[in-house]
Amino acid sequence: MLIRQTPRWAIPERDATPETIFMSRRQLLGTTGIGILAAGMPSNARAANFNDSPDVATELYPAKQNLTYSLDRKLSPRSDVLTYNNFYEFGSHKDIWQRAQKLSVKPWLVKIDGMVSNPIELDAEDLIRRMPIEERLYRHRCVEAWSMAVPWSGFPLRELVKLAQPQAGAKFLEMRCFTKPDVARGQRQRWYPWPYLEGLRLDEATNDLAFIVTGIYGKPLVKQMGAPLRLAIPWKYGFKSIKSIVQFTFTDKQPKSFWEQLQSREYGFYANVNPNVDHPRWSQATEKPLGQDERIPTLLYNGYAEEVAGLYSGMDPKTLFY
Ligand SMILES: Nc1nc2c(c(=O)[nH]1)N[C@H]1C(S)=C(S)[C@@H](COP(=O)(O)O)O[C@H]1N2
Ligand SMILES: [Mo]
Repeated sequence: MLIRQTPRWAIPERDATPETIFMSRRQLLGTTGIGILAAGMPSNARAANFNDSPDVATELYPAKQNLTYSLDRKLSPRSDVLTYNNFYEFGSHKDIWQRAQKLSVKPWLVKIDGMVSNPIELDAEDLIRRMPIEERLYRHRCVEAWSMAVPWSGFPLRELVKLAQPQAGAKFLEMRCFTKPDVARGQRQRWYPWPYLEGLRLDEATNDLAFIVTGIYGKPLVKQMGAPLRLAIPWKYGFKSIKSIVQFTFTDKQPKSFWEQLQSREYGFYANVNPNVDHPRWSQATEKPLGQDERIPTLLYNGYAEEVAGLYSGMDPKTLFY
């Protein structure tokens, strides 16, 4: 697998437009009329910046850090994190951050339905404002064997489960991303089973670590990373952490995820990180942190065994990883 040290598309941090200048330029565009002004401006001034975060519940950030969730590793360089992404809706490669800016996240209708006493439809911003937003430092380990450590902001998934009040028979939570082939050109590739879908067992969804991300680096979440709502399940391979969620459905049937539908031998339902169980096509023993030269050992449950190993006691280990 190929991992580029410095992605060719990444703007070095020192060249990124300082926030203040960028903001005033945007305000200028707003007041003077975008058409006239944009036409006369050099193309780099018109271009989006990978730091741009949408205006969703901005007053909640930066949120207070919850020190229970800190790390023994350095945070990954921000410019790598924000420009090296998996978001197949926008293309099957890593440099989608510019394309993702086309996604409009305000308004953003979220449905919570299925086997619940309190089905709800509400705007993501209203949902976010009802939730206890905090910052957590988490590891993220992609099944492709790259990894990162990032400061997410958001709320425990358990709070959303509480709001929905699942019925006794509900055993799983199924989550869906948007379908918008007009803005997300990857969705015109009809051989993929859109929309992107993921699922958790309900006891996984209510584990302390299961987190709905609404922000990053002390600001609302950037679009390329799954604004306005995305999951972070740090003990599982990254593909479980579904982006830009529009629907949460409580069900008694085990969901079949996007990747499982494509290739169940390689991407199973549990997908718990384990350095001792190789992917059918490569080793999972080590990983390549974004922005770092050396590989480092991968940890069982990505370093979260203490918190989550109990969820799987008595299960056949073979079923837990792929
Ligand atoms: N909707 C959606 N969610 C997604 C993906 C995707 O393609 N579409 N890719 C997944 C994979 S494989 C990984 S590793 C992470 C990547 O998150 P990042 O780009 O924010 O680092 O998002 C996950 N969530
Ligand atoms: Mo991934």
